[in-house]
Amino acid sequence: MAKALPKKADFSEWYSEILSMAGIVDVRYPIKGLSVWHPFGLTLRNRVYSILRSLLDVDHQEALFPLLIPETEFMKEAEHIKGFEEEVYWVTKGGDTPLEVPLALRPTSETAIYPMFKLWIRSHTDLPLRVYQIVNTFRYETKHTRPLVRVREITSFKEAHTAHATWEDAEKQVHEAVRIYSDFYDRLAIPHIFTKRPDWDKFPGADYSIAVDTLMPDGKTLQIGTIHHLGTNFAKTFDVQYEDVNGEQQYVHQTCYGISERCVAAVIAIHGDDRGLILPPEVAPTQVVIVPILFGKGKGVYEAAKRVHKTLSNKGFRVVLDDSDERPGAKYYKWERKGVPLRIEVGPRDLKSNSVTLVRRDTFEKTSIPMSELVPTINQKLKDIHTNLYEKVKKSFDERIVECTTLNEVKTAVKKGIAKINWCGAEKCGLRMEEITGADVLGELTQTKKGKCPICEKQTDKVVLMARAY
Ligand code: A5A
Ligand code: MG
Ligand code: ZN
Repeated sequence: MAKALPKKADFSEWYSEILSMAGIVDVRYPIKGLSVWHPFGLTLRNRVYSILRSLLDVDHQEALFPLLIPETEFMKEAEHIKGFEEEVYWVTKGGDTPLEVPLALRPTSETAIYPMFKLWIRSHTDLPLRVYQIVNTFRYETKHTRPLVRVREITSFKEAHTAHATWEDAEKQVHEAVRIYSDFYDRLAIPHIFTKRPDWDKFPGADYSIAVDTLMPDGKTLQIGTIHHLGTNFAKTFDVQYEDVNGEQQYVHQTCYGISERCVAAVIAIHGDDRGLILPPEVAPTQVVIVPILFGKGKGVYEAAKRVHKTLSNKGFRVVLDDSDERPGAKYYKWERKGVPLRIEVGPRDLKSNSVTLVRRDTFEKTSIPMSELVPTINQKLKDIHTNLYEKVKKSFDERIVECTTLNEVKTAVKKGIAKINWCGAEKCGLRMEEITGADVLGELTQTKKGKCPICEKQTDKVVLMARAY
């Protein structure tokens, strides 16, 4: 008997079991914080990232920079070093020979990319410049590691880096990045919320940072991306200048924004149920599984199942015909666990009525579909599944964002989700709020509301989100 999946209500156990039971990653690799993508998991990951790519490819160019960064470059930007030095892995030897300049395994690539931007950018006609890469990065995380969520090798780090003529142009790019990330998470049916990070928690070297967070089933938030306005901080450090229309040298204004495999973790964690994964159809490695129900002389059934398979794969659906020797029940169980959005059962009765039985993974709704309507019905059901998944999780997300006026209310709200509360904007009040509630300040909303800071009681219209963050 196969091992049972823990209930989704025991989220932490459920999450680590489903990763192995559905074949996402194998965590047994013998280095802490590193794991192996299984082929199924990697296919899911690639589908997710192809959405991200398609959104970026509109006006970004994909590039690929080296993994190693010379210490001399890495150490140039003071804030950046302070933020990352504890997390950097160093390569110090080539064979037995000590390297003259130690090399950092990139924790992120500003210091690899911007010295090249200096060479690439000459004039205002080179701007805006928008590149991105999808690479692995390394961070020696000291907090508890968790597969896909906090890893020491980020295998799927999408980082975009842009350069602009003015601070305002860079800010427009920040807004554009917000739009791109919002579209991306919509496509994954992941509810999300953007906030401006408090100053003490912005990206090292940024003027300001915007974070996008989602809410996990256990009530903790997961930061699933960040967008940084870098101003001219790095441009000054790396001397990235352009000649403006008047022939004068000016520093470029930069942004960068990143997303990691946490986006895959969110898809797994937020949509799954007690039976396993539920994958949004656009990213499901298999969208439809066909299970022939064979009693005795089932030859006709098998032939019909093959015809269904052919029809659907010709139409471009990702479809599997499970003709293995397992019992139908065992097959259902297996494919449900892998999150396949639709199951088609073909049995003797379906054969007689020239129809098939369609079962939805999200609702388990079962319908009989005439063969003649198969393709349009599958198309429609896949769309319906996306919509239904999103509506369901969005409702639960919205319900768990609670307006608070006192820190006691915050303490209660963050047990299940996110608290919204006024805050004067002062760092010491923010830090005190964190201390009292044991929750984190995620950041400030653009939306305002009149009220009082719970610490200093000053009138303010700033509103922050607080939560227990992963
Ligand atoms: N260069 C910028 C984009 C940057 O590095 N920003 S960042 O440090 O905030 O990282 C971008 C995103 O990567 C974060 O929002 C988070 O979602 C993800 N991330 C950071 N550290 C991670 C880790 N150890 N494991 C998994 N994801 C991580
Ligand atoms: Mg960190
Ligand atoms: Zn205050």
